[in-house]
Amino acid sequence: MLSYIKQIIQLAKQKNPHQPEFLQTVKEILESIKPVINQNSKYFKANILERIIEPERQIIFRVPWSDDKGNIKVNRGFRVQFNSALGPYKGGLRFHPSVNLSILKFLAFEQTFKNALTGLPLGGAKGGSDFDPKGKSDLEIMRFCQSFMLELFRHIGSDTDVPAGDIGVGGREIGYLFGQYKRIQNNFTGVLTGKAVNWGGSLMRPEATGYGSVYFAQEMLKTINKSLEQKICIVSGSGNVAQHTVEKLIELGAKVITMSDSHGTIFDKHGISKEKLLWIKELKNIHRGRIKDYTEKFKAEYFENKKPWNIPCDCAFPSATQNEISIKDAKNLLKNKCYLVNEGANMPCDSEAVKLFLEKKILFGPAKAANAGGVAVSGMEMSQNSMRLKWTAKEVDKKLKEIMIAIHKNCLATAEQYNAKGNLVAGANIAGFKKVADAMIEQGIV
Ligand code: NDP
Ligand code: 2IT
Repeated sequence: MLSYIKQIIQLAKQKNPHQPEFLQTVKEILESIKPVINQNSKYFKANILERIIEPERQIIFRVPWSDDKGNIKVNRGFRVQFNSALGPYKGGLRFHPSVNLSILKFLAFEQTFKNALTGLPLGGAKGGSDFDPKGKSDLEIMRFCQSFMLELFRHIGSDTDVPAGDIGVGGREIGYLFGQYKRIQNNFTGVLTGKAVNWGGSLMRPEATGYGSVYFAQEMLKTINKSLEQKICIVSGSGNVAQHTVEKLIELGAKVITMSDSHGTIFDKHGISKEKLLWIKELKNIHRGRIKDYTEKFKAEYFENKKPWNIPCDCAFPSATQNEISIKDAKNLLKNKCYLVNEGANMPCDSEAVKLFLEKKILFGPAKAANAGGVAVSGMEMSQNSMRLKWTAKEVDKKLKEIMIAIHKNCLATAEQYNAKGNLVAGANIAGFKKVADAMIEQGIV
């Protein structure tokens, strides 16, 4: 007879045949929690695995809008409310042409366990649209966001489901979405996080994912008595997570030599300085330009349509998107003596790459632990909104750091407890799973 885990993986394949990203994460998580399932018959008796891989609710809706020329467009909107065992559904919204149900189910499933690791009362969700924000005017973005919210509003609420940003959704989009929600509901409430600080946002939320990722890397390095000082770091992406990862790395004395976008990679052998990063922030966040433009302003090489993974480094911070590090890239990194890979993005390393990193026992920070700082500060934004209070940047940063240290400690200890010493993938998956699964059992068959 097949083991319980294998049966459920097979069932997931049968039920979700065209969802490769979702199946990738289901397989990765279920396979790594084997020791817990084998030691505790309660999970089998409650059929927790079959229940936990099924989203509680999936909403798909039409989003009609008109462009500046008056052409009528239609996109598909989604919200996957995956699990509410630990708190209101929580997770970002992604606007990118690649968005589909498979990608959002993978993200929402991951989010469920990530949120559990933060220690805050948050369930797991993800949503978004196949809308492409590139090349759109501010007014087009606003009309799209308003139409998107005209349906989403009935499914969310500050105690029900609290969306935030992700790829293609930053401060500007959260502003338009919030304005529309408030107008429809006549209710000023903490229904979204990532708001501007003047109207309910938390200080440090924009920085949180990148800073948190670097705090996590620091903790990993401490276990081998190293620090980030003077380490050569390569970072992919140039959006929210990448920018703040680079910012913190520079502050801690590391030398960052790459950033990228979906068109290519810049390689600055002199290192990206604080001033150069400021310029990149303006390029990306205000002018919405291409990373290639960096080479017109500063001395650097540009590799069209290339990722940074063949450039020698000590530490790599994939911070763009899923499956951006293949087995070939992983081999390149190892060949070049990279000894730390920290997942700032969600599932940036494919399954084979993760397997190789674990086999070679380099320091590997899995996404649901390494990038949990963003949602952790979102949780703090919810607390501040409920209390009608505002914490200082210093207070939030201190709490963020404590949470990242606690997540690292928990993942290490859990891995060790289940005979997987040093394997933070197993540690994160087991610790996150136990918390969610135990809450589900305690709440009955719901
Ligand atoms: P942004 O939209 O701010 O930036 C995304 C960056 O990644 C851009 O440089 C973008 O390039 C690049 N990128 C996006 N898609 C692709 C692709 N298919 N191939 C190559 N490059 C791509 O998003 P974030 O920085 O917020 O998100 C980055 C990652 O971090 C995502 O995986 C997200 O899920 C994850 N994450 C984000 C959190 C947050 O708080 N924002 C929290 C935790 C995780 P281009 O501009 O050319 O599209
Ligand atoms: O992947 C993620 O953790 C996010 N995009 C942030 C989610 C949030 O609710 O802040």
